Amino acid sequence: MKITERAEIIRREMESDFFNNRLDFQSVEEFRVKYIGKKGLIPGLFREFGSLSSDEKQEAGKVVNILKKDAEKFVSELKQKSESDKDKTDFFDPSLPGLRPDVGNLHPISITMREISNIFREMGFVVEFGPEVETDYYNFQALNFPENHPARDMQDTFFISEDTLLRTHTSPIQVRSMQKQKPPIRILAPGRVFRNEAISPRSYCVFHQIEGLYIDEKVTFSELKSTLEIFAKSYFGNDVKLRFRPSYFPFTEPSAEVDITCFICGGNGCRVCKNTGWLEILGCGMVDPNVLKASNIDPEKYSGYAFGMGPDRITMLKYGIDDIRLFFDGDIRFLKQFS
Ligand code: 2NM
Repeated sequence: MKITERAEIIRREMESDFFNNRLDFQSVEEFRVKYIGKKGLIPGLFREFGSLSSDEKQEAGKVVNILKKDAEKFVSELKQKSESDKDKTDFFDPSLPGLRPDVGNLHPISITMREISNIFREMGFVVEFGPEVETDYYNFQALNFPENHPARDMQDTFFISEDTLLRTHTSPIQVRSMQKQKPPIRILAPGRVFRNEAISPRSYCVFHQIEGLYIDEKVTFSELKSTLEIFAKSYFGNDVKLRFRPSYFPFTEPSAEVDITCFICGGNGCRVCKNTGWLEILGCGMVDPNVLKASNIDPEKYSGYAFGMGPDRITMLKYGIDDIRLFFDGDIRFLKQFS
């Protein structure tokens, strides 16, 4: 193809590039480099002149020189336009797609807490809340913590003053309930709790609890077992099995820890359940008579059960999250995955 023909093709492309230029600094520079930069299309044409006869050189020279002049004109026009467009703020392009409004979503732990609460609400539990700043009385004394119990140490509890602290569990909500109302009491206490523990992928100084309490005449441990079984089956799946292991809590006697068959491997053993086939999901027991007495409930007439679980750990298991601190960083890239 003759150089003059190629010059014509380049001209058409150049005109199209000129009219479609985005008019920002980079686009203008790209245009310049493509057509008149050292290795650009037009200098490329000039370089081929060596192989032409002097007549051909003259003919092609005219055409390519005009093309070069026009390219320079375009570049300076683009530069001017991009400069003056910089401060054009009133420009409105009705053909642009609309901006999608940024809609928020529930925190993954809130999702878990609502799911768990709904299961217990169907069984007649009423959800109650309470203050995060508590007194020593509601957090410890009324719950049968001996004066020298290790959980009272400065190490585990954030004290605000001699007598006020950040609650270390949601049980104080239930103490307040027992003082306010007469049995039957059937409540669920979800919330944020605080402990001064060593921070790691598995534990953070802030976490969550959901505790349940049922007090009436003749409440038995077998009711506790069946209630927790109904919960575990409806939350983790109908084929999970439960295992109750004897344990100790200051506020319950007897006390137990509850494991379910691992819902990752179905009980065969995997990394998540450390090859045991079981996952510990909650603690429970019969409310200690001392706890009832402290809230003016007659332990001769009434009995009750209580249980508590950690929605943070359950959420980590459910979604395969390996660091609890992700819940508290507020990183939108993490949080919006749960919308
Ligand atoms: C647990 C385990 C066992 C519990 C006890 C009470 C109260 F206030 F009624 F005494 N609320 N929650 C309790 C019992 C909590 O968490 C692992």
